[in-house]
Amino acid sequence: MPEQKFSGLPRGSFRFLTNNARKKQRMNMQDTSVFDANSPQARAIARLFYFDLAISAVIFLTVASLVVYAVIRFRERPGQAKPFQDPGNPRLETLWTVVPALILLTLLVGTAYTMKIVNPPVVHPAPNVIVNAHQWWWEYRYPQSGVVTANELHLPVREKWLLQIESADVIHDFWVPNLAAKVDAIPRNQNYLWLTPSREGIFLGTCAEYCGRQHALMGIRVIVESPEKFAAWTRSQLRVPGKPAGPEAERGAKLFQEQTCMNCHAIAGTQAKSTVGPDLTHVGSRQTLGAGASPNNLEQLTAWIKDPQAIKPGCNMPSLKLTDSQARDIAVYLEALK
Ligand code: HEC
Ligand SMILES: [Cu+2]
Repeated sequence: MPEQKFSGLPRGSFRFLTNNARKKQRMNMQDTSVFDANSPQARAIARLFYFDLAISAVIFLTVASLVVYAVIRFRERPGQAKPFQDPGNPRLETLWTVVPALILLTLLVGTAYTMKIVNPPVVHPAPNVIVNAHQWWWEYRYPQSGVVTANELHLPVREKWLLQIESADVIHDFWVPNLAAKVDAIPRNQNYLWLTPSREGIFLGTCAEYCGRQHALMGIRVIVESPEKFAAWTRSQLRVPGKPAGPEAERGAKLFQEQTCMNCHAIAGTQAKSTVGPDLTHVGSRQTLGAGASPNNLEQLTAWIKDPQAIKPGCNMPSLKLTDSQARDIAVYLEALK
């Protein structure tokens, strides 16, 4: 990842758009303006938006000035006769039918052209990532390499990737405005999204279809890296974690197997194989917990394990009533899973 910028205002943005800059700083987020398009797909969408905006502006100015002109020029004056009642003017009527039709046609062509750039039809889908939305977190599977992770999507820069978007429960929506179009995640259905990030960095998105109580805390964090860094990340994610080091981690590993954690989570190389919750094999390598609900460090991880409901009320991980030291031991174990 490139040097991250945590202070000051991003290029070309306004303060009111970044008034939560301090929160972003805490959450280890990059300040990227929503106007900053960072892929050919996002740029095509932005171009279409400005094109449509320009056409709308011309129409608005024309109509508004004609209205103002008519109001002033033809206002009622004392002693004036009734104005001439025009029974109809075929030439004018043709004109104001044909011109709007041409304008609509232009908008249609622009939209169709953009759709073709943004999401060309997928004929033989061989997705690079399968995005599976859950209430309220994201699972990412990389079928070619076998990596499984959650909430933080790593992508190599300048490569055109195909994402397959689906859902495990209700309708969600995958949206990272800096990178691509919005795509619905629908149960028992596959949607596709092309994505070619044009620079390295962290890009944030969120679920964009109301999906229940923690919809607002269903963040997407896309980490775009150089091909070398991405390859290194892939290798590290495929590594099966070794034996826990130190007494705390050992106790934590044992607790993890004894408590109900196993019913919902997987950790490669252990008995834990469930996919109800996020895969925790490399949870220590993630920047945040609970799809952006909190930063990932030992304190926050301990707090999460002790009482996830306090951090993300209503989420599908119950509070398991562990003691402080049990939660801490598990956290030490998990935090070491890089
Ligand atoms: C009933 C199923 C269930 C059980 C039991 C459970 N979890 Fe979870 N866990 C989840 C779900 C679901 C999430 C995702 C919550 C969210 O972000 O909305 C989660 C999230 C997490 C996360 C955050 C992962 C991330 O990448 O954000 C950690 C860490 C975690 N669980 C650890 C544990 C530990 C340790 C235990 C045992 C003490 C445990 N879980 C027991 C379902 C469960
Ligand atoms: Cu949602």
